Amino acid sequence: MDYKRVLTIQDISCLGQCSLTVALPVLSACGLECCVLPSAVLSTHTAFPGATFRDLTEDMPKIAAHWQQAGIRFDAICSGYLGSCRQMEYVADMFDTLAAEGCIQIVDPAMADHGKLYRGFDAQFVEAMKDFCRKADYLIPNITEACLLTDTPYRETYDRSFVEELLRKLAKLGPKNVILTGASFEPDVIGVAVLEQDKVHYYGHQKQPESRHGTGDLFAAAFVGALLRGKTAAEAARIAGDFVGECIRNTLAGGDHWYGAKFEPMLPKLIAALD
Ligand code: PXL
Repeated sequence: MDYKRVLTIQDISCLGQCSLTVALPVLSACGLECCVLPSAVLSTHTAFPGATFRDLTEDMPKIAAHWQQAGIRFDAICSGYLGSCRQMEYVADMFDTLAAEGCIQIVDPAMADHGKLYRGFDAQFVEAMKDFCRKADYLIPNITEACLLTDTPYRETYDRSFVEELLRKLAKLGPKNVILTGASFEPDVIGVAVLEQDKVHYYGHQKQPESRHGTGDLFAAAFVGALLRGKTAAEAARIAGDFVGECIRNTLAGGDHWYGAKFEPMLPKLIAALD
């Protein structure tokens, strides 16, 4: 098996099972060298009232410059939750300066869910994200983010043609492939719609009665892990979708755990799915 080096750029919420605290274990479990560039340190994710926020914007170009000087290059670079438009500009530069030959660039435009922007984001950030998405080989929005990025009014209920229309509109922003998560147009089914080389694939699985924070981050990490282990985008989306489904099922089976998904016991299943 090729040993690949991946860089993941997003915040570290010290508690909350999202962003770097899920990307690092998931990518490592997939057998990849996972390097991290934290964009900020928070005490928890922003669904907790009163989360502390230490901005690391100033450190980002310095860290990247050191790596560049040391000749470090990455086989994949993934961006997740970013705190400002300036951070997006720095990451766009890193896509150019830190890429190994054939580097895969993945953008999760983490900024919204359930029809609403996360606390701290505004329309200017959404506009900057539209431009940033152009750089992606794989763009991984959820339905809310897809609506924001394409100026489409958010809807709770919709049909398959709405999802396909969203995929086409997202492709016009410039990413090579689009992986749309949380697409649900049949009762009790939720899934992933993939636009890969102009073909649409849909993979649905059983909808769980509740959702959890950080599942978009879990999906993105598992998707990247599977992709770098040689799966196609459609296969990687299926593996990541199944993994997230298992994580939520495991969380809901185990009593009160509101702020994230208990993903750790499910890592062996993810590893098994990669063979
Ligand atoms: O899971 C996305 C995410 C990442 N990082 C922080 C967040 C959120 C979602 O709310 O608050 C800090």
